[in-house]
Amino acid sequence: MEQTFIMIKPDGVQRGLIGEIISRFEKKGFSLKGLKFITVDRPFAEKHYADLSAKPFFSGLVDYIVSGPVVAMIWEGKNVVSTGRKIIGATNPAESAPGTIRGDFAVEIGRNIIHGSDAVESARKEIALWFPEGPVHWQSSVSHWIYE
Ligand code: RTP
Repeated sequence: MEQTFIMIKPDGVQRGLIGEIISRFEKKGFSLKGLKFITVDRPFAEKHYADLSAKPFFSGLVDYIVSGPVVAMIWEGKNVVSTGRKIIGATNPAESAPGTIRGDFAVEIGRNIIHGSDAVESARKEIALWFPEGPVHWQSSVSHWIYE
């Protein structure tokens, strides 16, 4: 089953949105397979965002990610990478639809509350970086009510 990496960024934590965000993924029917509440250092944040290292906003982005604890999660389910991105909403909250996490709770691109992997391959890399120990193995007892 497909997995994605979701991170509640420091602003999402500070603003008390952890429960709201986890609730949206749970209510959709996805399964939580990894969860940690941690503060990362600059080298780690730079590794996570390595693909963006040439962007002018890179250093500000790293400052933001290391500024406080984040909630790192693995979520599992059918099409969870693309559906997770839809639940999160467009990168720039000015363009995120109402009903999405960024559309409902964020105003600015540099404080957009949450990260979600953009493809199955980047999800695999990000999960390996954040969860070298691997996911927690368990099967939801309601999965036969979610999948036919
Ligand atoms: P994320 O990786 O956080 O889920 O975001 P994304 O794929 O939707 O967007 P991406 O282009 O990968 O950018 C990563 C994060 O960098 C910040 N950003 N700031 N100031 C700016 O112009 C700017 N552009 C991007 C955002 O926090 C974005 O989520």
